[in-house]
Amino acid sequence: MVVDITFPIRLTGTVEHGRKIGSSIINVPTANIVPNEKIDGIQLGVYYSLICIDGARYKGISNIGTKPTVNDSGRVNVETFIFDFTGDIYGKDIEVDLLEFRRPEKRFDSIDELSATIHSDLEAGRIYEA
Ligand code: RBF
Ligand code: MG
Repeated sequence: MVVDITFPIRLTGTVEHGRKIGSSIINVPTANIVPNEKIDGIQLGVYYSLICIDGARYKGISNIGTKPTVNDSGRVNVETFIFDFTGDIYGKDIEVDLLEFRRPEKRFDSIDELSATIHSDLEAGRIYEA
């Protein structure tokens, strides 16, 4: 018998101001947190997720990674696009439950390829049965 004890992985943190590239260049606003939990063991990549904000649950899609296409600091970020959420989220304490791994993070040769891939992640996330 295979028992999956890996998921969900719960990450919590306060939403920080990012560099706003998500909302400007790629037009995908994300909530960035510096997680309170240790994330060393987590595979870098894109995950289907569920987000809790002020007691309400939202579907999301999260990237745990260094954003190698746009950034070479090597620092691991936890970034989440939240479905059907509008409003100011900065400074809020949120929970991000990673439900399932979708794909590894990748360095793209262009912002266009990154953007197209993120948009297909979003489409898959929208129909994912969380
Ligand atoms: N950045 C990458 O360099 N490679 C990726 O494969 C990648 N995948 C992402 C997937 C999702 C769903 C999201 C929300 C972000 C992803 N990013 C990735 C980060 C992206 O570069 C970042 O959101 C923008 O540059 C804004 O900081
Ligand atoms: Mg962001």
